[in-house]
Amino acid sequence: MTHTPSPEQSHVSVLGLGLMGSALAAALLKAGHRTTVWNRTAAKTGPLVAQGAAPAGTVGEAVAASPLVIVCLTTYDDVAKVLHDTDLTGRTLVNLTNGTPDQAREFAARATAAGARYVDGGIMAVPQMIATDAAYVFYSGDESAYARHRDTLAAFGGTRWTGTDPGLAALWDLSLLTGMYGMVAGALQAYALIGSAGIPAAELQPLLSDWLSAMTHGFLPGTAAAVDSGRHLTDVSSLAVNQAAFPNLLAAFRSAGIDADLFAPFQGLLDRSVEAGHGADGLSRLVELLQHT
Ligand code: FVH
Repeated sequence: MTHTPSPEQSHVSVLGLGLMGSALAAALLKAGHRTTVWNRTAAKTGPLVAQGAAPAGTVGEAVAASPLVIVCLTTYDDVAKVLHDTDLTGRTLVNLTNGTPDQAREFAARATAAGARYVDGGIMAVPQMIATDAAYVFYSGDESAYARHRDTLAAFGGTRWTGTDPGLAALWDLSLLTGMYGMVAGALQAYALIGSAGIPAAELQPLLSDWLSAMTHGFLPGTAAAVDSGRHLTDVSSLAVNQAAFPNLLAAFRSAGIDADLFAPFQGLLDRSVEAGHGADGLSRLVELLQHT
């Protein structure tokens, strides 16, 4: 089925042309949308104007140019400053700036008071992935505004609707980023440890990749099922055995002169769970402890 964009769908403004905003604007241009761009540092509009974008001299001009306005700045405070006193009547504002669920809800109220229909978003991609099959964006907020512009937003990659609470896209986004930062912290600590014996990180890397992949497939589904059912008994690796083994990691870090601060709190969680009588349970039990600190 072919889809001809309506004139409304085909005009988009992008506020913020950092690494991500530039990738978003380029994707819109590539998809054939008439794209107006604005950035605080005006020189960054150059490459996009060369690709066919129209530069706006002010935020007001950019907002007036299109019914769909995408904003992607460093923080929500920056977004609030940039849009302060801007009339957003009749505009759908899609905010793809990284933030918390509370920030998204608070800003949704402000944007709505300024006349906008507000959609919040969380981008699950780095700029180089935008407009590829690997990228997707979580959305939440004004559902009919989202539905109206969904085809246009598909220029960035997949679209995932999370609900009418504006904070939900940020919640999903931050949940995935939490998992990612946990993995990143572990990998950095592993490179530091292997490097303490003069072994290059590149030698550990293929083994680490395979190990993390095996752990991902082995650990995540069963743990999710245990968390949701509340049944934590394990025949894999008990909290008691983890509690006994984990000090070896901390001792090895300290002996090699490596900072153990990222990992030390995990020992505290293991200790508390065993003290509370959960020694025979699996690691999934720790979620309850994390939720009730
Ligand atoms: N880059 C990434 O991989 C991640 C992927 C997931 C989503 N994040 C979030 O996207 C937001 C923007 O990130 P970015 O990578 O584009 O960041 P920068 O390249 O540093 O560009 C920042 C833009 O924000 C403008 N800006 C900052 N403060 C202000 C302000 N007070 N007033 C007006 N504009 C402001 C900045 O303008 P300029 O410095 O060029 O003048 C850039 O356009 C972010 O939330 C990530 O967490 C990216």
